[in-house]
Amino acid sequence: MPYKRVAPQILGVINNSNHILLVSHEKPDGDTLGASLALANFLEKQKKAHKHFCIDSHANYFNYLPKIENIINDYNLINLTDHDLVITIDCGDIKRTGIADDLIKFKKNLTLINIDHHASNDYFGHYNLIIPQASSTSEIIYDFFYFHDIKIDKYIATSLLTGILTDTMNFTNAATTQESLKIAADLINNGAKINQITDKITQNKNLAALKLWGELFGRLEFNPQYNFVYTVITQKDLQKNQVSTEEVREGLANFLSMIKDVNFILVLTQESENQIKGSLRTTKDTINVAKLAQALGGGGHAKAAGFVINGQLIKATNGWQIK
Ligand SMILES: [Mn+2]
Repeated sequence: MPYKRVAPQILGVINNSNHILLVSHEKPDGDTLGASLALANFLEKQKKAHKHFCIDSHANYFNYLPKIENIINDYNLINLTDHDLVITIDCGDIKRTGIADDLIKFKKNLTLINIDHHASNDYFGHYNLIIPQASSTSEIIYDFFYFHDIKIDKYIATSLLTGILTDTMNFTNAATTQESLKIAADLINNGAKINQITDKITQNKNLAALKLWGELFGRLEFNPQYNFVYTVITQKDLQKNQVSTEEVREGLANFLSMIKDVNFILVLTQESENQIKGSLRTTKDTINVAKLAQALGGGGHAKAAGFVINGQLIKATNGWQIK
């Protein structure tokens, strides 16, 4: 276990850096936000100059997260060469930073730390704290603080519990472990309000998105050959219902995981004219959807993964096809 070697090295690099940039992944979820905001809180207490960047804006319901208003979404406001350390958080792949080209270009002039729990992570940093057994990157940050005896205040606790709750689907999916529950208990003990957080992260669907869910349920298809169920979200759906892709897709594949006796769930979204995103979920112990996602150029976790392919979703007589 390289943890005892890598974790102190990372703290050493942080202590020796003067201009730190935290990077959350594109289309940010509760884990990348919670884990990075906990780190930001720590850096602030250390009086370390830092900025926090995410290429996409976050959903409004995350506004309760302490210091979330400090996240910069406009890359024009960031100059990578001003920073001596970049820490990517919850990015399974450098592309998920949204600024991969620049990170690769300037990698020789700065230190890159990669903190993540995706099994498919390819160790793109100079330092890599990758723990695939962790429920979430927030759990890794908790361990990092615990290991170094760094105090977890109620703000850090709220951020980290958000990440654990979102990545474990409120302690219901396979990422849930004895460890994640113990850590959650300690975070609650340190001031995180679990019921307030679950309210924010689960009761956030708008009516238009839910009505569209109804249509998407109506077009669920069963594939008997590979024993899976899928549905599709078209551009027309989004325009007609005046909702964003995120508003609709958020939670959909997870919700569909309640279908019994199938190997996996697939949600296909027409992201743009010629690009389709696939979200895969399974609750079966014997199925690893990350492998399927990887075969299609994507990645993720054994139980939740995704990919992007070129093509168009076309309605055929026996279901949907990708052309
Ligand atoms: Mn995560």
